[in-house]
Amino acid sequence: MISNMKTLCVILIFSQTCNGILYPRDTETRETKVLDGVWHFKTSDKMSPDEGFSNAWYSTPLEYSGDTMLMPVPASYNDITTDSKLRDYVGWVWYGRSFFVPSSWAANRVILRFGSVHYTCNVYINGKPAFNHSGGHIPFEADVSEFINYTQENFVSVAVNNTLTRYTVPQGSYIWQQASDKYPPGYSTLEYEFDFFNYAGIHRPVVLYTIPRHISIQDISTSTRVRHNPTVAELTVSVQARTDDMFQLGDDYQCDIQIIDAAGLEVANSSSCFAVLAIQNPQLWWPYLMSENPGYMYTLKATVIAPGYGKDSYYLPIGLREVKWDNSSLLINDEKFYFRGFGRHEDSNIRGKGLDLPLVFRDYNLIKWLGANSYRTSHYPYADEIMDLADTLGIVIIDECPAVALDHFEKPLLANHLQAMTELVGRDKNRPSVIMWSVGNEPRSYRNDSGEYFRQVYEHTRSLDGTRPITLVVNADYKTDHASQHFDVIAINRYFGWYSDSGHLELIQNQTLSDLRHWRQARGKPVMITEYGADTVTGLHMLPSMVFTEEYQAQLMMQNFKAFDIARSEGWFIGEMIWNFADFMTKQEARRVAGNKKGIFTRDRQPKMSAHVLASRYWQIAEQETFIERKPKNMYLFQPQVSIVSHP
Ligand code: GCB
Repeated sequence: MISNMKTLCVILIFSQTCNGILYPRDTETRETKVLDGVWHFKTSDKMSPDEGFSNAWYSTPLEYSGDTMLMPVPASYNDITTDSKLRDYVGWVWYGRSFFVPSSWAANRVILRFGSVHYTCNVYINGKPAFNHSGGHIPFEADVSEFINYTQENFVSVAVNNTLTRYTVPQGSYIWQQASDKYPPGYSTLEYEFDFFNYAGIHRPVVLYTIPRHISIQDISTSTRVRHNPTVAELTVSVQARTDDMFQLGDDYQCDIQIIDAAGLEVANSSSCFAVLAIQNPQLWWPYLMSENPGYMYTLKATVIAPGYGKDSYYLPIGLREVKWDNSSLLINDEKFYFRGFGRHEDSNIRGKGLDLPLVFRDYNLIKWLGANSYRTSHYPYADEIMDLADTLGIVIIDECPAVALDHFEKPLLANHLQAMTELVGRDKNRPSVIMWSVGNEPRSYRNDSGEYFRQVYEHTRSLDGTRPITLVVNADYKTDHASQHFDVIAINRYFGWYSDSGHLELIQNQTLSDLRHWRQARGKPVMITEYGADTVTGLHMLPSMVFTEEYQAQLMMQNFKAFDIARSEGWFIGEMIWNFADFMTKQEARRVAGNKKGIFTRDRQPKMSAHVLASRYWQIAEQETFIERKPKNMYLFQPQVSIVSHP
């Protein structure tokens, strides 16, 4: 997207680089300016959905185009007002705001970056089309230097459309009803199969930042190998530069790479743009409760220098750890890893999917309180800021792309799916917390053509990153599923005692265990459960229990635990993730009571009985893994004092 710029890429053994998008940071050569806050906002008339384009609402600041309202950014727009028309709106909405750019920025390039906009958007600056993006949940950016006024006020307009189609990731369909006794003329709705509300808007921060004009850092790729006795981390680093047309072919640039520990001391360096650095006695990156010092992060300072053209510096947080996998286990730094986690959503009252830092911190404190060590970013990539905390707290992530509930495996869908994987791996490839990619959740993998489709998705993802296992989360039967054979880890979702044999707790242990064993026998790969659970209305109690009560959720979990323990003892079951961390909003339908209630926490992050049950189990497993001593024991109701009695 950078105009008139050349990107110098390197193909590495561990990944094909140049896909990355570095988080905007202030450095000695870069400056940032956040455009979050209050924006102007309006919807298009349903009968004239393109009116914003035909009336060129982007040609002046949006508030001059007629009625607008004020809208906070970042946030979903759906739940900000009391109007169901806005909550359920489908089509183009418009955002706009004005801003100044310091005149000192004129000497640089100016990049405009959106953390995510759902789903499709067109960006205009000072009335001119600047760039477009399709696909929510992932950052995108462009060089907007040529659009900016450095001596007067600027305005940006963003047209955002939440419509999903057969070829978007995820899919949806816009249904027009025939005028009839049932529907008035022109009646239409957006239908989708996935089970979370299709929140829309500018969901994550909007940032303007500078990079030096002639040469800058385009991307950095890292990977680590860990050797033992003595411990050495072999860190491979590749720095890609981006140069403009002034830079002549044959002109050279140099790199300077420094690895700095948490105390600010340099532990390794190189003057090459591609380097393999041996770090002796490193502080390895360990998951929470696997070390006294989980989530240890170093800083990689990279500088590109081109005499006569300038230089650029960037500071990338990195963690030193290696992931390995075989037919029955997954290892971090050669220690077996067992997932104790959950599926989650970016979801909260009023904000919808808008980034909300207090909520993010509350969630991580609850994760630690539970003694959990991991979660899946079901069912789309989460905000950079959320991922940063996973890195620094040592919370392990299965990083999922937005391919949820796919059907009709056609070429245009595949192209968008591959692009979504490219953008996801590009953004998160350097994160130590990410130890597995998930290319999707519950596709209709009983269809024949899903096999070849997912083979291609696997191959593509493998070409992007050779250092992590790749999975696809499936809910099909092991006999009819065509897709999971191509993946490294079998991840399955099962709702025994809930969607099947509801109320029959006595069947769960056997059904879960025999299903897990079938998958193991059929695929011969590590197996984990990525969803199980029950909707539970907080405060609803009954003895004996019935579906939807807090007792039923707790009992369903305990029946599953028995099956998990047996499967684990057989040596190929690598983890359990309950569905879901917290209650979340869905579309309206008869089986949902103002959303999905399978959370172990309520939507406002207070515990149900199940949260205590899960905390008890996760702390117990953590303790069995030998590194943990809890004081006092069985005090999961409170934050236990933890000491690590032996380091792996
Ligand atoms: C699933 C889906 C998840 C749903 C969940 C449920 O299998 O993966 O998105 O929310 O079931 O509660 O039905």
